[in-house]
Amino acid sequence: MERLQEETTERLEFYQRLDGVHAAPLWAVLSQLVRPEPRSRCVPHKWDYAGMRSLLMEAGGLITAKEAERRVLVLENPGIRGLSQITQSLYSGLQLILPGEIAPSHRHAAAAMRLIVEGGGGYTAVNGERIPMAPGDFILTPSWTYHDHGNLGDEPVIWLDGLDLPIVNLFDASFAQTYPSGDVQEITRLAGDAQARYGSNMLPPEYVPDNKSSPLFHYPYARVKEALLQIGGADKLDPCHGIKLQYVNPVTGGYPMPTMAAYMQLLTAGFSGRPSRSTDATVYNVCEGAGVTLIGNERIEWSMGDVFIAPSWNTVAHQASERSVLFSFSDRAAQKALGLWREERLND
Ligand code: 1HN
Repeated sequence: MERLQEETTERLEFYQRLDGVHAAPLWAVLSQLVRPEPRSRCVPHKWDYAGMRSLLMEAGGLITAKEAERRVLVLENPGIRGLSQITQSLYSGLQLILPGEIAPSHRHAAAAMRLIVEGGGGYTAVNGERIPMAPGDFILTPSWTYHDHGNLGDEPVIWLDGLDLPIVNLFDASFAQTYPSGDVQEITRLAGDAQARYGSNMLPPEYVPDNKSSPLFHYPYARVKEALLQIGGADKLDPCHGIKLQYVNPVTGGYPMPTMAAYMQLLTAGFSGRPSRSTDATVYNVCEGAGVTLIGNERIEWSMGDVFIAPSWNTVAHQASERSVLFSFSDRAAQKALGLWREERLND
């Protein structure tokens, strides 16, 4: 598939006539279209938390959350600037909400995942319920659910957003609406309602979901960390991933959203992981600890709060200098649903 033809003047003249009727010769582009293996335009990159935090706080002085609708610094992959994408399929950004602010309620076709990085007193309202935010918490706002955010505390609240916007836009399937009656959605459920109904290893009898997302919106960090530590004390580490757990939709046991997968992994102090690669480009956030991840030919040094990206089919090898916890998300759910996902462990 890597053939390149010698072009003659006769052929070039022919291509020009094709161009005039909105057609093109496949043989000139075939090797670009069909690659023997993934070769992403995206590159490995790290966004340093201290630097991004200070820019976010600066944004906090320039525009309110309400005026901005969402006060977010979009993380753009350096290989595909200008597209608001961190990978070919995913959007990601760091969002700030200051004490007393609200981010008005809206809904859209794109689904969102959030990982809280800093601050107490924040909440997201979804489906008539307010979900409190604490650092390390994983929060979902499924496709076409009204959601708004607020900060009832006295410190800035910052989180990492991950949305499947490029997938929705790939299909030209974007819809969006603002909440019809005011900035803040009506609260119709007690705090903890979804957790009680769907997050206690129980479900309402004969429960039939009305959409493809997890009915559980909140996966508190405290529980996830306790689980990782428990397993870490008993089990052998995975040579590539340490101790890694996958967030699930409790109704299906599958991914929490139809397009996106998310994970939390514990790396013990001194862990030196073997390389692996997969077709899902992965966005990481450092919840705790410090270390280095080798991604392709890049060496990414990370510490708490940093965000970094491993492009599709780049080898990834994590090393932790202290006990570390890494959150990550990717489009693995979409790729597996479409039968495209592949993984390879190297020198296992
Ligand atoms: C959105 O609704 C949020 O709800 C964050 O916090 C980022 C980026 C693009 C489109 C919608 C949010 C977003 C977004």
